[in-house]
Amino acid sequence: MSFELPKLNYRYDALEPMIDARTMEIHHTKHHAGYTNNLNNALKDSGLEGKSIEELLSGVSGLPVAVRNNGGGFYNHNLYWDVLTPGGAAAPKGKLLDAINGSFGNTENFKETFVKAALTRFGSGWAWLLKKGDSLAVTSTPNQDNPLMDVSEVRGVPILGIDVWEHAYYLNYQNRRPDYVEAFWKLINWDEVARRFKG
Ligand code: MN3
Repeated sequence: MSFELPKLNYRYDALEPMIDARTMEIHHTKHHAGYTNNLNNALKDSGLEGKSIEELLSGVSGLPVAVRNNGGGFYNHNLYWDVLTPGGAAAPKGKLLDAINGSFGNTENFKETFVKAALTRFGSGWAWLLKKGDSLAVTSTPNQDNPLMDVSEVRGVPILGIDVWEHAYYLNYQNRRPDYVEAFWKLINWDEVARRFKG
């Protein structure tokens, strides 16, 4: 049994002009496919086959670095494609909105916190909204780490994540990470984030 590259629920050009089709295609068929293949190779004959990705990541400090990097890359991109959608719901609502208000005061403060985490992550990595019990937190992680990992400073279940590796935006935005983050915000699938929040 091995991990499989998921199909996207939308076409590569569906997120234009915010995220261009060429970036999407390379990101999915080269980067995400690479993490998936390399994860499977790292797990071959390791005795770890059959474990879920969540199980692997939660004990990743004791595993080969290839599992940390590629297992993280596999999981993070699965989440990334799912929390994006062409024409997503305009804003969080319901219990998710209550939790955002409870943890950050209001949606504006939450956005500011999330955007800051994305912009201040030095080099390659991710910014996250994560669930810690009934409350929410924002953090960022380097490389392909994420808050499920036992090596992460802030731990919890990620429910929204933005890839701030340059491969996620460089063709269209070059060094303008803030413009990419603002574009990403317009594409968030809040229904999917709410689904993950309910767990
Ligand atoms: Mn990526």
